[in-house]
Amino acid sequence: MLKKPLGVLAMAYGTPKSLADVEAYYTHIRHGRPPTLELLAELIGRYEAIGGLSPLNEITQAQANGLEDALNAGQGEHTAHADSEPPYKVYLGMKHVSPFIDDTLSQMAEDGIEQIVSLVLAPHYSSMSVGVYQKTAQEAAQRLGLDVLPVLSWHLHPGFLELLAQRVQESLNQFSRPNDVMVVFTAHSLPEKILAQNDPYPVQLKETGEAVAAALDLPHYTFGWQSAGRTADPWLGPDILTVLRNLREEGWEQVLVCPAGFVSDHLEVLYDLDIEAKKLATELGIEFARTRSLNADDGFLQTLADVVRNRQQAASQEAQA
Ligand code: FEC
Repeated sequence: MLKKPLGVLAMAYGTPKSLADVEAYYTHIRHGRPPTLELLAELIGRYEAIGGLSPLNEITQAQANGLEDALNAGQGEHTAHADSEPPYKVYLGMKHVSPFIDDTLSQMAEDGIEQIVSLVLAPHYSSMSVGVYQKTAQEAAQRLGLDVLPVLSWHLHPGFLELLAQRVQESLNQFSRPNDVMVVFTAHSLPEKILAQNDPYPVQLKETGEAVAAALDLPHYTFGWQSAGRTADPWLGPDILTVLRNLREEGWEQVLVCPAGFVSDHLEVLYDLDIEAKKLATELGIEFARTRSLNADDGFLQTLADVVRNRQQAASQEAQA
């Protein structure tokens, strides 16, 4: 009998496919509570400001395709025989748009996939981010009788750190005085209540930033949060806009933002940083830039492939122990 490929469930946030879908998307993000007309108009306005829609779905698809190619590259003869399957098959499961995570797992079950590594396309673990994706996947897998090996975080993978370091360096080189730039590492904010639960998210962002700073021997760096939700809860701060104001007061004239918590160009990068934060920086007289997103760059796909293989190896070592 043919050996089935190892299934990789690549999970990502998702974005509406048209402006008409924004309301359903926003309602899904808000756990079924429709947004007010005002909130909806504001969100549509942000999509319009970045050109109408977010490129996130296309980039996520390219990442999934590229990850599959990277995993199967150099895996021998599977292409030589029409009846043999490649050793890895990557499926996409989205948090807030179709194909949803549980539907994708049903498809994997239908395709006869028996072993699955589940990987979120976000590097840092929080019970409110990666934890939600993985819980959704585990629950669906249990229902379907599938075995899923979750990757919880990959924020210190050497390939990821090296790519971020390269991007920080290339951006620093564009400033008029590269040695005089404050680098701000950011990630999506989360409700502050995660702190009471000892959630690793803030520490993991710090670990990523510190490792990149050490690799480059950065003289000046700090941390900030971005894209806090429009809810009444207090969110992790300081927000990037507050960071910019504080830095200006301290005399900084050049700021580079490295959104280390995100791997793609999407609304939170293209609007919150490239439009909103940049506008404030300009008003404050700060020279401002942000590092290029990883998107579907080859080095990033190799890194993700390595993360998947490491998880697979760890599981077989556990099984042998
Ligand atoms: O390009 C796009 O269209 C999608 C951009 C997008 C990404 C993203 C990533 C993360 N989020 C995280 C947490 C939350 C929490 C809430 C929340 C709300 C929103 C809203 C939009 C949105 N998020 Fe998002 N997020 C993106 C977009 N996010 C739009 C709704 C409007 C707003 O509040 O701005 C609050 C939910 C609630 O009301 O209960 C919490 C985290 C990430 C990074 C990890 C990941 O990618 O999953 C964490 C991309």
